[in-house]
Amino acid sequence: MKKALITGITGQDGAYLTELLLKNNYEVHGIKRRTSLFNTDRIDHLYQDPHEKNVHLKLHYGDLSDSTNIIRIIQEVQPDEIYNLGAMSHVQVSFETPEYTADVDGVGTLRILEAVRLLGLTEKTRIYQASTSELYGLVQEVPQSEKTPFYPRSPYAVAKMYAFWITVNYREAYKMFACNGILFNHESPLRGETFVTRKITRGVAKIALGMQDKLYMGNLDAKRDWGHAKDYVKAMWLILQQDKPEDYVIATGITNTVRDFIRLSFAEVGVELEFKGSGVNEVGVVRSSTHKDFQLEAGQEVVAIDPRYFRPTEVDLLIGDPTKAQTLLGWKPEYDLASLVKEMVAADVELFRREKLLKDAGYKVLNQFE
Ligand code: NDP
Ligand code: GDR
Repeated sequence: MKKALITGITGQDGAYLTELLLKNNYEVHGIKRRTSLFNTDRIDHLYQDPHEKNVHLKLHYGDLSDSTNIIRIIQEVQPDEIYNLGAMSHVQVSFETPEYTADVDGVGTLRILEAVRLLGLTEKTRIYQASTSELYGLVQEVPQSEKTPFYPRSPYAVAKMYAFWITVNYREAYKMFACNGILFNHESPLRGETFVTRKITRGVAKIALGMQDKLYMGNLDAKRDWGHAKDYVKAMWLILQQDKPEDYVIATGITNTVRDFIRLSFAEVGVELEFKGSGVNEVGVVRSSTHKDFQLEAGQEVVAIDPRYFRPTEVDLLIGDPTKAQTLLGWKPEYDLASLVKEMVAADVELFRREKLLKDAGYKVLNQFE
């Protein structure tokens, strides 16, 4: 039985990857941070009581900023594969916490590579590094491939650029099987609530259910190549199953604006949206509302701009060229944007329908201070 170690196991990708590896008969070890509230919601359905026999999922406390625990855990687990998914992954937040982001997203990767080297595991342990399309930053060429030069545009992307090259360097210097997956944006119902797609699908669900009036957004013109996280974790696994360690772009090859994503999401609840005005004065207005369960008024303003969501430097256009992954890995996504949006909106409508039902029935969120 192969052993895998996942940093960032409590995040969106960590959850889907854990599911996939357990299905593929791996023993999965995950590093989770100590937090004052539980942070394992996304993997609770996979959790096994450590007192049971044949436990295939084991969690270890740790942090990418602490090399002592990384060395200890890798020594204890002796993994065949490490997936380094742990990161401060929010681009806008990285402008607020640049030093921490550099430490965790940049030097954290070095800590993993160096631990494997120090422990004499360079021939045994294969390493996947979660690299990102944010490395391309300022547009140099489209579509972006493994050969496109990098021009990072945020402290997050600069930290990930260090992680990218230190992974390449350890591969070349020590013959390690260490690879970068340059993944374009991928989303799902498990996506963190403050990333743009999930913020939109949550907002649309709440507006449709009458629990919120308006969605306040940043730059609607930004273009992203959006895929489904479920498809993308398959690519991570495939990258480590090859004969040679290499870097791969993982993308759909199709790009859309944030405005398009909003329009598609409202369409899922029967609302046709019309955008009026421009710049900070742009608004999204209901043109028609036809769903039997969700009645919005024509003319209702449901989207507005709040400049606080603008970034000091923006990445305007991402569109990936996945030819190498298609050819060498045989990777092909199963989801398109329409099916992704459908799944995300349906999941958030279900989530908030339950919350509303409880509220309407008189249940309140328990507050021990009352
Ligand atoms: P999430 O933000 O959902 O998950 C990040 C994970 O990293 C969480 O488990 C988080 O723990 C953990 N983490 C954060 N800080 C630390 C730390 N100091 N030490 C250890 N673990 C830490 O991200 P995704 O799942 O979306 O992304 C996975 C990886 O892929 C990230 O590295 C991201 O930068 C990268 N990436 C993501 C893309 C995307 O579109 N989703 C595209 C390209 C790259 P906790 O739950 O406690 O917060
Ligand atoms: P990104 O994702 O920065 O591409 O990084 P995010 O969803 O945060 O933003 C995408 C684009 O939408 C614009 N935008 C807004 N973004 C947020 N979060 N909130 C808003 O209200 C809003 N309005 C407009 C942004 O300006 C941006 O252009 C994600 C992360 O998962 C990274 O970890 C990963 O590396 C990259 O994707 C690939």
